[in-house]
Formats: sequence, structure tokens, C-alpha cells
Amino acid sequence: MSVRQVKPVTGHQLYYFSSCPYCLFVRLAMLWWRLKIPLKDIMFNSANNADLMAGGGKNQVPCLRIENEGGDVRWLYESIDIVRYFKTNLVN
Ligand SMILES: N[C@@H](CCC(=O)N[C@@H](CS)C(=O)NCC(=O)O)C(=O)O
Repeated sequence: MSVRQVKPVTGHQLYYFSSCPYCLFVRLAMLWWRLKIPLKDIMFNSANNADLMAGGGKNQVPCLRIENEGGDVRWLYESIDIVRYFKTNLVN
């Protein structure tokens, strides 16, 4: 039996709060695929909330902040789109 390793993912951060069911869906996908993505709680950290508003433009979670190697930043909303992004881009 092989044990899947946790995969640290650079350039990504998930904005979330713990009681949000849509965030839980995304976090379960991260757990399933062993994706280690830094979490940014917007409920207890107002700086994270301000970053989300300034960058993404909406006070809605989950939101995945994606920064590519060139420094371009994309803010991806919608739990289903985030999970699809994981499958397409981060899971092999
Ligand atoms: N369709 C969205 C729904 C996300 C959503 O409603 N999140 C709630 C928290 S559980 C939220 O951020 N509400 C605040 C708002 O939409 O302004 C998804 O699937 O991600």
C-alpha cells in the first residue's frame, strides 16, 4: 500500500472561515488530494479580510489567491471552480 505524500503548493492561498460550508468542501478536496495550501482566515483576522476585499473585490469565501511565477495574481471565487482548478492544475 502506498501512502500519498502531502504536496506543498507554492503561490496559492485559500481565504476562508471555519464555519463556511463551501470552504469546508474546498478544504476536504485539499485533504483528499493532500494539497498543502496556506489558509487565510477572514473571520478572526481583519487584515486577511481587507486583503481579500482589496484584491478579489468581494467579501465572499472561499477564494483562492493564485500567484504565478511572473507575479501575476488571480483571485478565484466559487467553491466548485476552485475544486476544478485543483483537479486540472495541481493534481497529477
Ligand atoms: N457559490 C459560492 C457561495 C459562497 C458563499 O455563499 N460563501 C459565504 C460564506 S459560507 C459568503 O462568503 N457569504 C458572504 C457574501 O457572499 O458576501 C461558492 O460555492 O463558493
